[in-house]
Amino acid sequence: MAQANRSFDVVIVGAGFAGMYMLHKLRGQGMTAIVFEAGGGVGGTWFWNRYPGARVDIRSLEYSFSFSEELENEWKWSEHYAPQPELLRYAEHVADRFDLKRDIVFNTRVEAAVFDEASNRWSVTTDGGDTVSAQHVVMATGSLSVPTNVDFAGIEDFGGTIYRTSQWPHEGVDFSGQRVGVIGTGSSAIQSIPLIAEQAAKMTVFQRTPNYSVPAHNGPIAEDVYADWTARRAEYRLAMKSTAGGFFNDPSEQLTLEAAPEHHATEFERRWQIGGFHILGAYADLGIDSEANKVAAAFAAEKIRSIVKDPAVADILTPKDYPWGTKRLCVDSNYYATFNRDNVELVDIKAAPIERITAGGVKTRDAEYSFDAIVLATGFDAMTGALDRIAITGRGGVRMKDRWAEGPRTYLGLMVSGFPNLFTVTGPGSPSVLTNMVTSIEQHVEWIADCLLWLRGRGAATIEATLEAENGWVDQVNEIAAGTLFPQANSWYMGANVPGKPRQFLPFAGGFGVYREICEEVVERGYEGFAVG
Ligand code: N01
Repeated sequence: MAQANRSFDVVIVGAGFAGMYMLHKLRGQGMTAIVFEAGGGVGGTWFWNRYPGARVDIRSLEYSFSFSEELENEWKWSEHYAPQPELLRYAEHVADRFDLKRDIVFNTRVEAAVFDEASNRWSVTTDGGDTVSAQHVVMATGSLSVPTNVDFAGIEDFGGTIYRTSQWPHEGVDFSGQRVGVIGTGSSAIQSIPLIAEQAAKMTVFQRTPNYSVPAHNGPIAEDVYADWTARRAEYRLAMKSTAGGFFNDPSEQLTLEAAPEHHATEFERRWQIGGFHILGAYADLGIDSEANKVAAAFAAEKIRSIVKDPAVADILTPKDYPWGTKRLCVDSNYYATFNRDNVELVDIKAAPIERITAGGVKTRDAEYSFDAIVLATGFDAMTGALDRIAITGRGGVRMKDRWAEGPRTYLGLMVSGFPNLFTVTGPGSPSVLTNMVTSIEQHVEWIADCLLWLRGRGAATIEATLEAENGWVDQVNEIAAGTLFPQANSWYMGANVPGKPRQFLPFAGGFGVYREICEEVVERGYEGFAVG
């Protein structure tokens, strides 16, 4: 590290979209900052998740930075939903364009951050043995950056190769002629299965819980769409800030059961044909009213039956035990149709669980399967995983992991009481993963940057969430979640995919636009709920 043992205004952890923009923003304010990044390059999610078919599920025109007019003018997306290599090129372009890499230390993992109450400064230690001092720390560690450690018995015995979607080899993988087993049917699997199936001699998909998926209808962005976006971009970008998800999906205000069945059929079909998350906006109450939700679930089930030729396979692919949209909806290209291929087999491991991985493949309760390769698409320790893995110690020697033993507690998803001057970008308790992450990242980065300027203007040494404000916010986040159907699913939103993780709905479900206004009001009231020292 060129800048070893130095002192900074801010240490930023992570060089994904959040860390990069944070660095750029702070530099513009004349602040010194250094970024530590575990990976060998920028891009975060898009650096690691290189599995076949990886692409964004929010339209690229919207899933991109809006803070620089020049950047917007010089970058052109090729497809509605850009593939991972293009997103990584974009991240690289941003890093180069704003000359960010000179302040990013790659291949370096932050292991500890300790707040010193005497000096009001953080001491940040890396796995390279360096310790730097900073007034502030910004955790730009990502919401889905730590893979779950799924420990199948016998995994070390497997004679073939095991791949994880979230740690895919940079050189790619050629599955031609191979027998491939895929474990998991979340977004990562749903994107990769159709492409692996095209290569593999035989593919077996092990599904524990079926997911709802909608087609992306991806393709090149038509010139007239681009021209309109460019001409009206400022207006669109502004409007995005008031949406529930930080992206456009034409939300209807109509209640489901107030519409006729014929309306349901045409409205869901219209939105299915548009593709992506448009379908979430079909009616206003799909996420809060069980009876309304059943209408969407029935439409989805009918779609699966109409695409998948074998009724038994269609039945296994149809979710039955949680409301539609309460696990993250997947956006796919050809997922269900892939199960019509002769070389693809679906195994229901809820009915017959995996017992172990063997030297030759996978053994379930009912059968044994032979593979050359196994792909684990088994998910992430979402929203808290990366923070839990850093030894963050605040006032009184308290570890954040211990403070969060019963589930994360934050004020606005931005700060934690007892941990002064430490910010979490898109942290638990903020809209985060329910939104267009780039929109949420920009909002948080700008809020934090403004806050640091304000502190500097007052000559203040510290800012921290009060316990009272934090308790009030946690209650509000929980209350909003309880009014939705989300808690009825065993999802990663609920922490339910990690054994032993407290069951708590992690993001703020009140909508991005509402949340942004709350954050602005907090500032207008002189950083209400924060203690400044
Ligand atoms: O992970 P997941 P993911 N035995 O947790 C199964 C974002 N993302 O990486 O549901 C057997 O959704 C598990 O089964 P179950 C997006 O936000 C976005 O796919 O727990 N199976 C599930 O089927 C997404 O939601 C894109 O019963 C086991 C699967 O593994 C989030 O990342 C693309 C198991 C994990 O699915 C996570 O998606 C990719 C076990 N022991 C990801 N443990 C875009 O489109 C787990 N499973 C932009």
